[in-house]
Amino acid sequence: MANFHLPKDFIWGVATSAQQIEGAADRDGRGESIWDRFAAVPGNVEDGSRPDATCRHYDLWHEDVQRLRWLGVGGYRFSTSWSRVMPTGSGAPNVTGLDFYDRLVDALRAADIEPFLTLNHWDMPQALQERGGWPSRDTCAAFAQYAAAVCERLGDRVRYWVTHNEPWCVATLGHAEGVHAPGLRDPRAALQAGHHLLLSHGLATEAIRSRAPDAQVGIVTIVSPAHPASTSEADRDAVQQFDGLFHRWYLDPLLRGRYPEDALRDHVRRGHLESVDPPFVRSGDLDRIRVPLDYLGVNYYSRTVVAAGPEGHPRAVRAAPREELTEMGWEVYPPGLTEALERITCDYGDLPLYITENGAAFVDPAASAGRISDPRRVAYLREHLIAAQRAIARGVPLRGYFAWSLLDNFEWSHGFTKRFGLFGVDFATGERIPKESADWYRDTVAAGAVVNGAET
Ligand code: IFM
Repeated sequence: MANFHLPKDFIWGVATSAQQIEGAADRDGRGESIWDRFAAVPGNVEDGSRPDATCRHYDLWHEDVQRLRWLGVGGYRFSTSWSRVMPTGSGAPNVTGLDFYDRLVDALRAADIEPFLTLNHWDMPQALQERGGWPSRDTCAAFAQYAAAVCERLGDRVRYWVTHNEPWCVATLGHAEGVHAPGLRDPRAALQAGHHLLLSHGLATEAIRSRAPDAQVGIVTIVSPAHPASTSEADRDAVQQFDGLFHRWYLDPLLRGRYPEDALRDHVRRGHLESVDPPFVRSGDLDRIRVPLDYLGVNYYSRTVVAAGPEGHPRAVRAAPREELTEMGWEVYPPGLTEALERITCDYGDLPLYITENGAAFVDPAASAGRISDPRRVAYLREHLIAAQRAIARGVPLRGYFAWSLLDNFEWSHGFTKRFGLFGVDFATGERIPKESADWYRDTVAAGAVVNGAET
C-alpha cells in the first residue's frame, strides 16, 4: 500500500465519553447516574474507584481541546451526559449542563474539529432507572425528549450524532450479566432493554432530524468477528449462535427491519423468550427502528474465538496459548478489523462506516522526561490502521477512524486499572502526560495514512 491514499474527506479523530472523563458528578445541577450508583457498591468496580472526579475534564476541557488541536485531528467523538442534561430524566433540561457542551462545541468548531456527539454512552439518570430503566418502554420517550433538548441547543453546530454506544453492552452486560450498571442479572429484562434501546434510537433519530435537517445520524455497534475454536460442527454452530446474539440481533433490526430468526429461536431454547414473537415488540416498532441510517459506527477491539459450551451455547475461549493479549485480556488481532468492515459492507450494503473506537489498554511505565513510552500501543494502532486501510482498498466505504481514547479514564467496572489513553492521566492531580502513541498518532494524522503499510 505504498501509494495508498485515504478518501479526501476521511476524518481522523479520537473518542471519549462523559462518564469516563468529566467528573464533577454533583456540580451545576447534574443528577445521579446509574454508573455513580453502581460504582458506589463495594465490589462492583475492580479497584473500588468512583467516576465522581476521574479526569476532571469538566474543569480541564479547554486544555483538552488544545490537546486535540495539537494532535491535528479533524473529529472529536464525545458524549453528553444524560444525567447532566436531564438530571431527573424528564421535565425541563438543565440549562447549566447544556452550557458546558455549548462551550465545548464552540471551542471545537473554532479549532476546526468536527464534533461527533453521542447521546447515550451508558450514563442514564438514576431517576429513570428507578422508573424502570431500559426494560421499561417509557424510557424510549424519555430518551427522545433528551435527544430533542440536546439538539435544540446544539443542532445548529453539531452535524454528526450517535444515538447509542454499543447497545449490546448496555443490554447484556448491564441487564443479563450484572457486570455493568444497573447490575441486573435477568436475561428477559435484557432482551426488553435491547429492544427499547433500538426503538429509542428510531425515536431520537426522528427528534434530531426534525430539528436539524442536515444532521448525520448513526448508531455505534461493537463488532468482534467470531471464529470457531475447532473445526467441529458443535463449535461452528456455536459461532453462528454467537454471531446471531451479538451482531445480527442489533444489525438486522436496524438495517433489515427484523430480528434474526435463528437468534429468536436460540432465545426461546434458552428460556429467555416464550415464543419467537416477543410481546414487547409492538406493531410499527421495527419500522421505527429501521429508520435510514446516515452511517454506522463500528467499535473494534478484537475477534472472539468461540467453542460450544454446556448445551451447545457459545463460550469465548483463548485463541492459542501464545497470542498477544492486551490488559483487558483481549487478543491483538488486526485482521479482524478488515474482516468486520468487509462483512458489514457485504451483508448490509454500502452504508458509510466510521471506526468510532479502536485502541488498547496496556500497562504503561512511569513517565521519563515528560513522556510515557508505550510502543505496544503504537504497534496496536499502527496494525489496526493498516487493517482499516486494507478494507478501504477493497472497497469498504470507511469515512473515518477514532482512536480510543484521548485520555486514560474510568474504564467502567475496571475503574482506573486499565489505561487506553494517548495521554496518561494522574487521577490524583488530573495531570495529563503525553505518551509516545500521541506523538505517533499526530505524525500519522499529518501524513494522512500509515505509510509503508502491508500489501493489500
Ligand atoms: O471504554 C470502553 C468504551 O466506553 C466503550 N467501548 C469499549 C471501551 C473499552 O472497553
